[in-house]
Amino acid sequence: MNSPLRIQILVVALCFTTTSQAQSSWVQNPGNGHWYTTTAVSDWHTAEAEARALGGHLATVRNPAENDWLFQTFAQTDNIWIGFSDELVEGSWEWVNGETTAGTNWAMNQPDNDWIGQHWAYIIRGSSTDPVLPPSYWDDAYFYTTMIGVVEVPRDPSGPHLSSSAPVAGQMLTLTVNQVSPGSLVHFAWSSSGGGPISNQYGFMELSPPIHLLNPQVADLQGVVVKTGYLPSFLQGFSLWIQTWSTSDMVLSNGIQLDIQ
Ligand SMILES: [Ca+2]
Repeated sequence: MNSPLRIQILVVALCFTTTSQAQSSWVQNPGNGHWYTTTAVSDWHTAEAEARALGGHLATVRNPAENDWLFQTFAQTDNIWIGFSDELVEGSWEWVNGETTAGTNWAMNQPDNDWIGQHWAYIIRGSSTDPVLPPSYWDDAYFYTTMIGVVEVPRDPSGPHLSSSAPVAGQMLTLTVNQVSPGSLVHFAWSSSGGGPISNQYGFMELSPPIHLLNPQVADLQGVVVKTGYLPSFLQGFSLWIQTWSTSDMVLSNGIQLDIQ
């Protein structure tokens, strides 16, 4: 007598599992090594906020090969937001991650800023049959337009991730590293200048020499390290760059820039 109920519960559980896996599945572009996933169907700003929460931005398209890969991978049946906007200055299109690129892939007569209100770019889906909006080209859309967005992060999203509390001189600073091996020794490096680039056996270092080390700290059983320290008041107005790694994982975290208030 309990069987139908059990089956129902099992089906619900399976559906839930499938959904959550779909939302957290990442794909690596073999062309540039970056990792990508999609957001929920949403407006551009909500999609970009979701991308930032995942440690990245809506995708940047640097060349025709990247456009083709994004189109083939994510846009066969859905239009997809990319991180391109002219909302700050009409007609001045910028990538939301700050990169500058040479080329664009607008459809003919786009961007048209239709009704004086289209400031956000998307890649047109493969199933489009609209002759003025052909597949794989770009169009600009409204702030209220909704579709999935493509998130791009430069590192393996399952790797160590460093974040920080707001850096204020004369106050405590909290650094948090997630996704390291439980019990591993996590090292912290800092520099007064960033941008690297230095490659070592752990990956791409985003700090520039001279590089200083803080005392390492052991990760807890959840693979998290929380390190606190005091920011002296004389550091107000200065910037620090910080990056971490653990001796077990042998891979660098993201680097962060702290502009001390
Ligand atoms: Ca348009």
